[in-house]
Formats: sequence, C-alpha cells, structure tokens
Amino acid sequence: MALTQNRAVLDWIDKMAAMTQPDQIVWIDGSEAQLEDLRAQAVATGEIEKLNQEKLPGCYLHRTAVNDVARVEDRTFICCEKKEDAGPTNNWMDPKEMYAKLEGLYAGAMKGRTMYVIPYSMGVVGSPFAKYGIELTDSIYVVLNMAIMTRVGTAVAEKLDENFIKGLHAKADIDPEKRYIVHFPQDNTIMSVNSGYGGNVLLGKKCFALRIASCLGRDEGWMAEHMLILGIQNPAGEVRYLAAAFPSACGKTNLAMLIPPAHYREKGWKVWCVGDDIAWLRVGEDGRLWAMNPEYGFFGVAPGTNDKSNPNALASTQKGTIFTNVVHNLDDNTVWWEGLDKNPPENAVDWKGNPWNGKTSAEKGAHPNSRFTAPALNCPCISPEFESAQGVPISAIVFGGRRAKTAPLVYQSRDWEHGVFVGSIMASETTAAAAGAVGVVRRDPMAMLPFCGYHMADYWQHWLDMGKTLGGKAPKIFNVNWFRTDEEGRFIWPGFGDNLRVLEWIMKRCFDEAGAAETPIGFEPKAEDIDLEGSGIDRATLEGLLGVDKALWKEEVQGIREFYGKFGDKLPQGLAQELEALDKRLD
Ligand code: OXD
Ligand code: MN
Repeated sequence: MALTQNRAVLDWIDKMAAMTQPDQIVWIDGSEAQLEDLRAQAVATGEIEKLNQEKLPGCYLHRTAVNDVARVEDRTFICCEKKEDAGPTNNWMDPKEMYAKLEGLYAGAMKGRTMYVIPYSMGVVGSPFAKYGIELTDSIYVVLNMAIMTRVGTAVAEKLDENFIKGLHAKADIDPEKRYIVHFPQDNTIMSVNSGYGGNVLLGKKCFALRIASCLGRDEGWMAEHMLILGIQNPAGEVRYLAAAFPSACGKTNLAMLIPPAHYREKGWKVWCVGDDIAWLRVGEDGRLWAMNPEYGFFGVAPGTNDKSNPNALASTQKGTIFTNVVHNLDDNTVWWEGLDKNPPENAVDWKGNPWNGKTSAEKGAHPNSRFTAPALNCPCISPEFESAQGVPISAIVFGGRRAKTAPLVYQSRDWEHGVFVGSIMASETTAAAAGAVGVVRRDPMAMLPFCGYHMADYWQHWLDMGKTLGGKAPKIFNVNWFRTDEEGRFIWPGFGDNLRVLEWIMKRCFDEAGAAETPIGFEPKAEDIDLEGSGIDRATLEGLLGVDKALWKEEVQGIREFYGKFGDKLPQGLAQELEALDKRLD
C-alpha cells in the first residue's frame, strides 16, 4: 500500500512503473519485520549470504558482477539544459536526448521483478536541513543498503511533497556498455541503469547528497561537500568541529574515526565522528557555518581496515553490516580482506565466487574496492551530535592530498578567498597501488571533481560568495599533507592518530591560541607549536616536513595555470588573482 497520498509522488511512480513494467510494487516502510523478510528472500535467491550470526550478528555478504565493482565516471552524466553549465569536468548530453535513450533501456526492465519504493531522508527526519527522496529499485540489495545508509520508511513518506528528489534504479542486464548514471538537476531526477555497485545505485549518496545537492546548494545558498566532519574535545571539555575534504585513498575514513595518541588520551583528548564522507554546510542563525552529515551509515573500503589502522571502523562492521566483494571464510562463515590481519583463510571463496586459499593463491581474495555498509550508530566514537537537527558549528575547513614533496605537513590560508584557492588546487600524486604512471599529479578541487553537479568554476564562485555571506564568522581554511616521503620513498610523518597533533594546532589557530609563521604559501606552525611528545619525530624532522621548496612551488604554479586554463573566462577573477599573488610571493 502506498505510504503517501501526495499526487506528485504517486503520479511519478505510476509513470516509472508504466515504463519499467514490474510485476508488483512494494513500499518500504522501514520496519524491521519487512527488512527481515527481504533479507530472507535475498538469501533464498543467493543475492546475499547470511554470515555467522554469533560472530557477526545481522551481517550478510554480497558479490557484485565482476564487471561492476566501482563508480563509472565515464558513464556518469550531468544533463542540465546547456552544456556550458555542466562545465569541462562533467559528461553532458542534451536532457531530451538522454531521456529518450534511457527510456529505451528502462522499457520493460522490471518485467518479472518487484519494484521497491524507498522513501528516504538525507539528514535527521524533520530537521529543517533534511531533504527527502524516493528511490525506486528492483534490487533487494539496494533496499537493504539504503536502509543502513539513510533513514527510510513511513516517517519519511509522511514528509514527502512535490519537491522530493526522484531516483530510478534498474539492474537490467548489468551490461557495462549500457550502464548510465544520469542526473537531471532541473528535474531533481537521478536515473541509474545496468549496475548493482553501491556508488552507482545507492542514489542518496554521491548522486543526491553531492551532485544534485551541490546544485540545490548553489540555488539556495548552502554547500554540499565531499567532507568528513570531526569533533575534537580538548582537556577542558570543549568540543570544536572541523570539516575536511580529501581525494580518495588519502585516509578520510581513518581521520574521521581517529584515536588520539596515548599522550593525548591521558590528558583527556577525545575525537568524535559526525560523518566520514559528506557534509551539508549552511549559515546558521548565529552567522556561523554549520554542518550536518546527511547519511546514516558508512560505505567504507574494506581492504586495509584493521584494528590498528581504524579500530573504530572495524568495530562498526561487527553487526548489522553488509559486506560486498570481500573474501568469504568458509571455516567459520565470516569475512576477510587484504590488510585485515596476517592470517588469511585457506578454505575460502574470493570476491568473484571462486574457491580461494589465502596461503597459496597469487591473486587477491577481496576486490581492492570491496566495501562494508555499516550503521553509523555502531561506531564507538560516533558523536553525541550525530542525530542533532541543526548539526554542528564548523571552526576549520581542512583540505588535503597525497604529495611526496610539494605540500608541507600543514599550512593555513591567508583568508577565505585564499582558502578557496587552496581548495581549488587540491591534488594527489598517483601511487604504485593504481595502474599507470607513478607520481603524476591529479587535480581534484575540493575532492569534488567527480561529484560537482555543475560547472566547477561556478562552484568556486559559489564558495567565494559563501565567504562574503559568512564574513568574519567564516571558518579558517587549512591544507594538510600526511604523505611527504624521504629519499627512500618512506613516509616521514607517522599519520593515523598522530594527525591529531596537527589538528590541535589547527583548532588552536581558529581560537587565537597558537602562533604561526608566514611563508609564501600561507601560515605555518613553528616547529615548537606542535606537540611531538611520544611521536618519535624530532624538531628537525618536523622543520623538514614544514619546508616550502620554492622551485617546486614555481613548478606547481605552472601546473595550476594549465589546470585553470580549462575553465576559460568562467574562472573567478579572485582565483586568478590568488594565483598571480602566489607566483609573486615565491620570487
Ligand atoms: C566513496 C568515494 O565511495 O569517494 O566515498 O568514492
Ligand atoms: Mn567519498
């Protein structure tokens, strides 16, 4: 039975059903009884496998098709009216043409199947900042994941009005040649077809909460960002919040759940996770910037997660979690992945579904992009503010990337406009872990390159405009780099929990409690401003980590000039000026 009487919602569902022709339509009410029934159905068909319920209560395993294991940026489209509004970093097609193409792919795609109607909320239901959507899908796996990643069901359906975000997902034949992830910002519509991989089909996440929401933010005066949100509690008991953006493979989830070094814990420092991937940021009534995490779970990369790198993430996966494309340990019906421990199972099944012996197999057992979908409330350090309707006030915005030499451990931007410049030039160097040349600089402004739903240069202008609105109450903007290497290519900074040493300085700067030295690229701590006790790093090494190599930065300026060239006259004047000013300061 429909959970809403809203005509706009019901008419749209009728239209999508007429196109896809499901055998039946089932509304997801969010009840445990209904979810449990769906789990049983999916177990019966082999879509998911029930894991050892003593060791991993409520946990299941799923394997995607082998050709369907990651987001597909080359098949992701922003279909706004005019091509120039999508910008040079997005794929675009005329909306009419795309709708026509998609209609062909969706026609009859749900014949013999069930269409599930998932009313879901991004944000706390009833919060003035929450936004509501419906995802239609023919996949129980998607329903079960959405029920972890977002708030779903009757309470959301009651909030739906004609402004809901429309999402249609059909697995179809999982044909990669016919796979499309399409956004129609002017219609608040997302259409995904021929995939069953999370990032392409959990439409609340990248599609809605970043691509569509970035457009809504531009129009409504707020920001949707690819950022973690972290609360840092100092020994005085004050909790201060930061939001941070990093490209993938830079340890975002680890930073979001950081455990303070022993020396900090003894003094009373605590870290609280508000979010690990997405932040919606608005100007509050007090004029400050407030952030909320629109999600309800973590869709984390499994490989490399262990009780040293991220014990909080690991703990989050011990109940009510869906694992995708990891190793199935047949001895005790649990899961394993590379980097979990040094004891791979011998009697196991790999992510492709083939027999696998961790002691003898030359191939990896888990896919490098294998995932866990875990309830955020499982996280031992989840913030007491996680369910707060207004979110948390942000004191600092932190950008970062993976740079072997150029970027210092940390620097503070000169002001908001310079901070926007710092975000716009974010970059990472490719590592040996990925195919292709090592050490190639990839620009990923604000870590939003694959997620910005409109022209990147207009997005930068929006950032500059937000700074004008915030004025003196704007958060301070910083850049960090945990990845500087020595001559042998080894990381110098210990990273992980020790990153709190840098975050402490950042927070103190926001409250005028710490000093800084001016450099051509911004303000840096003096070596004595960072607490190194118990870090194994001495002052001289820290000074090295803070060094700014002018010759390298001159090359960087060249690289930025080239990158900015892509954006033509849309590039905000303010950013062009920041680049020239940096160039001069380096002389
Ligand atoms: C993610 C991503 O899955 O950024 O969060 O790709
Ligand atoms: Mn992400």
